[in-house]
Amino acid sequence: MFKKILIANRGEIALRVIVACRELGIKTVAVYSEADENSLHVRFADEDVCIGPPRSVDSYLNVPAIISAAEITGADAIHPGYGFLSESAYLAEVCEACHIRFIGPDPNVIKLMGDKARARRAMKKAGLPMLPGSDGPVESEEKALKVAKDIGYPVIIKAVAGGGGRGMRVVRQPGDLGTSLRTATREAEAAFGVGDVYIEKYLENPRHIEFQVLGDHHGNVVHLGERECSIQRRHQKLIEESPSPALTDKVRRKMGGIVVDAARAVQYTNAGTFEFLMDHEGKFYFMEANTRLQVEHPVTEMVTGVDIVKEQIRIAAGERLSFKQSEVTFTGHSIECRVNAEDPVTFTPSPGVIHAWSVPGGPGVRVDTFAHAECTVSPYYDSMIAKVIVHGRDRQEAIARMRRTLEMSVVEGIKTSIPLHLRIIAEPDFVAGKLGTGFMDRYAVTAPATGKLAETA
Ligand code: MV4
Repeated sequence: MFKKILIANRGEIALRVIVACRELGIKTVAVYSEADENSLHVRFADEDVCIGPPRSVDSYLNVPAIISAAEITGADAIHPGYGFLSESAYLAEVCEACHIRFIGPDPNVIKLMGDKARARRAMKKAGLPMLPGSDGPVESEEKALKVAKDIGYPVIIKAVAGGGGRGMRVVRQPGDLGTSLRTATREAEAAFGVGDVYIEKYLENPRHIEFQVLGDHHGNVVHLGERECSIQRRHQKLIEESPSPALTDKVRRKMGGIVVDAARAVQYTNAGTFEFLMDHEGKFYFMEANTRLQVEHPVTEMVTGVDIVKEQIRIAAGERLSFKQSEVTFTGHSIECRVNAEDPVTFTPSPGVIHAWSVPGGPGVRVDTFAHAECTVSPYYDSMIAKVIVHGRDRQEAIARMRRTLEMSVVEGIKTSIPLHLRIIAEPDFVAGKLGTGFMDRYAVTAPATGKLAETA
């Protein structure tokens, strides 16, 4: 087992990794930017190293600074958390060259999944259900028109290097394909430095359902069920839950088995998430695979009792998975609300000092956060300040528990998304489990003539 792990991240996820290390008896090294000097992840790590100025590119994305910090402190491994360098095959390769273990999949698997068109081909070959689409990037407008005609409109153009919704265009008629192709290519080139795009059949208002897997270095792969992540806005998830209200035990077992086989086919190791779209008939289609720990991993931990971060660390250290698929059980229902420092109506960021902070505990409540009274929410980073996670015997109890927890939370000094979360979980469609990626369209924000933002509907 490792003696010392460097955490190449900040905020709640840096604290989450410190929690796992402490329980495993592993020393920790925090890295921090000048904006995070007084953060809890720095306070609770055994050692800390300042890696640069506030801007992420100068600190949390600075590979030489992070590797130097690991070498100076003698860390044997690096946990990248999520975001920042978590899906950087480059960091994983540099770690390998420096004899520091990267806690994540092999660099070649990170690269494979990072190229969405390659991932699509590999996962199709490995047996995952796919939407009809182009076999790889489309090279010309003529080829694009041919593919779109074959699969039928509407279609969606996606960036090969994309993910998170950037460089995507929905096309509803052949006359719009050329313009959309050029726009998507230009956007992809600007955002990722790679302009390649591919085409898929477009699904209206699908569910986003993802499966969690863990694979060790001895050929063992298990799944930990699914998470429903359909409640999102501008590709930022707001609420996640496990299990999905749309899955039966039978479908979970079948899909879980298919995902495990696909992960095994690419010798997937460590933690991974396989994302699917589900249509109105309940059919699944592979979308992409994420080679990192995800923000929403706690809902899976709550229903399975598996500590995903500890498993990641054990796997990276070469240990075998401590349980078999037949030992994975799913109990009750878990929901997570991502509390953001933002206006709950206009969604504009609301950084600043939190003067009062109190989030209740009680049965079935978990709060993953870096926040505390008099802490600063920096404008330099993501606006998520806390994850409120609840567990109940069933979905109804979980919703009631979420409501009372949010209602009894006190956050003063900044605006938060808590009022929005309370509205969402009270919506009849949410309570009925009628979810889709279009759910948040009813909360669209428009700017009327006054210039002041107002809500529609
Ligand atoms: C789609 C789709 C419908 N049909 N692909 C959005 C993020 C990117 N990873 C893929 N996305 C989508 N791909 C096809 N063929 C709808 C979306 C989509 C979406 C997916 C998951 C969660 C939220 C979403 C919001 C809008 C669109």
